[in-house]
Amino acid sequence: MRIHSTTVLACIFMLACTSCKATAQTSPLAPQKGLREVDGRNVTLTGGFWGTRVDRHHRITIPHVLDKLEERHHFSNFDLAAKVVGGDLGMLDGGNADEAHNPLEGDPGATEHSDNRKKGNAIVGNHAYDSDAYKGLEGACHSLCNHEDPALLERVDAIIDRIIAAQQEDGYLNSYYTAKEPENKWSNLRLNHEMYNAGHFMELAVAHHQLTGSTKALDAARRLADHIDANFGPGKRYDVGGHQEIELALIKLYRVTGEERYLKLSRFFLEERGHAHGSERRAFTDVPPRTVPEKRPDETMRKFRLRKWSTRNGRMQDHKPLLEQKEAVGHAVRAGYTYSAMADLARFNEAPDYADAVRILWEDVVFRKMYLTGGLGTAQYGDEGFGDPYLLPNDTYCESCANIAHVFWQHRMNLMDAEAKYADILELTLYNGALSGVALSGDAFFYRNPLESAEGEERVPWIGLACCPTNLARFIPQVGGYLYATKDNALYVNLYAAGQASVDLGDSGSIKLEQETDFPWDGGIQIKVTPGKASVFDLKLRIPGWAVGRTVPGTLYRDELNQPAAVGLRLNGKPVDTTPGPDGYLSLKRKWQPGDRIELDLPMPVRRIHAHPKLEENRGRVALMRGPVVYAFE
Ligand code: FUB
Ligand code: ZN
Repeated sequence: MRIHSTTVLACIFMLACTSCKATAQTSPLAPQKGLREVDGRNVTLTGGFWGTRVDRHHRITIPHVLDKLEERHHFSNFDLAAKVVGGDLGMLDGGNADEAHNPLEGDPGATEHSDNRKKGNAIVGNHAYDSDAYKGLEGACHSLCNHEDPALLERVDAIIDRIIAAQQEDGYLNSYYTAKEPENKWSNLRLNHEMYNAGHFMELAVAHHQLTGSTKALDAARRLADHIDANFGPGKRYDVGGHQEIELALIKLYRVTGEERYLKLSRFFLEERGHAHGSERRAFTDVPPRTVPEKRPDETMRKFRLRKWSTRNGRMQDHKPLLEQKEAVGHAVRAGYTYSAMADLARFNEAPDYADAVRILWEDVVFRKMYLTGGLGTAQYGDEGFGDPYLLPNDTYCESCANIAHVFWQHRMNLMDAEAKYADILELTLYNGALSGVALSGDAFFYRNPLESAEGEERVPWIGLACCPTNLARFIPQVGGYLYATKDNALYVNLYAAGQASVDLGDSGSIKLEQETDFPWDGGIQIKVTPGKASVFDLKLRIPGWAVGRTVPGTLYRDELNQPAAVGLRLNGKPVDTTPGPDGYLSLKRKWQPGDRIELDLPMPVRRIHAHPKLEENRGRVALMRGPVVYAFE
């Protein structure tokens, strides 16, 4: 028997964070449909698995990432661009950007134009370099929401000032183009990541504003969004970025500013996918399909080699309009961000048709293309993307960013449809495919997260193509935001983790929740419920699929025992029926009194999981799981 190798999650408990929530600002606009998120700023993870993690993340990962970004010139690039903006310097000369930013062919940041870099007078890296700076800083902002740390806040603010200094008069912000190729701005949307960078800046700005209340970054993000809005859209330029991200970022920007143009622009970028690009709206005209590499047998899967990318193929989910896409294809990070934005737009009633479209794509991924770890992307087609259905070799790609994007997406599906099955996959991906990207020490990272590796796979302190370390930096401190959600007078508990939360529940006012648990090492969870005053509401507890013999929806993976020990529940010491509703939640609708106590007991035997017979590689094998964790040897 062989065991799928994913992540070893050690169990170290210590006290976590103090909170600086007093500074948290502005609630984002609520969606029109589905659930409303309970922002991570209202949740404190203390002790237990996550308290320990987020604390270590703050102490080690965030400073480590910022140091590396500084050392690798992600921030000083802005200083160079600022000089150009300020008129102090002409165009800067320095190495070449990687034309196609080819991640599978090495480490662009590590080798290029070292002479100029040493002199500090040339832009370093490529056209996606700014995004890493933004993501690292965004991580710092999220982390600061739960950690009092004036020195870090000062550092973040100073770097943001350097970034804003590089913004051009018309709102344009991209250090690479400003300092190095000003004549080529917006010239190659397919490959050059300007939209992607812009989206990440918007996300940073929203996080910074929510942390501090300051509008300096937010105002800069608005200027940038306005600049893009002035150039792209109906009656303007019909085009889309090759790396989606801005679509979901614009929705965040809309939610904190109330500016509807940003929501419309997000929709425009989604709707223009699969259309011919130019100065008027035209239908997609088919181009000859590119030659795709032959299917790779699994023994060669680890020798990734990119073919020349076509500029119009499924890699960028731009091969046909999104509403016509029935299969998940192409780059898995781009797909995850796109599907996230689709679910968001459906929730905001901006594009209700996306709800069905994204459900179809969800089934394709979860029923046919997902690893047991929640990992996505085999890179079978050399595009860091999805492979063929049921072709899931264990020595695979599963980029950390793709797995993180997967969590973002499942979260939004859960919010859109209020069904626990999405939170099941969110939890699975969170504990396995996503968390495996960062070492327990907090200062080493995976780009790929294979389930099996003959040579051994080591996390490294930095990756020149820094998308994954910086994505992990911003992802981990957001975990508190996945625990709870609300709808009218119902409070949903999606994840179990030690800590406290304060949830605003309409007429019932503010409800305090306190979870005590050693989850995921132990299935015992105590929740103390303290409404401001006794009030009637529905507390909906997610009964995880893995606790009732159905680790994932669909048939891609099957629990050997589909009737495990019963879930137990006591309310103020008295047993309660635990049968969940069709939405996967156990509903406790009653008049809640301050101090009411729930004791949930999720059985945690070791489970043997079998793959669908079509997953050839896993025939005759089982994976071992306990709770949501897929076990591994490292
Ligand atoms: O291009 C930006 C990021 O770099 C992508 O999301 C990753 O897959 C890597 O290619
Ligand atoms: Zn990445």
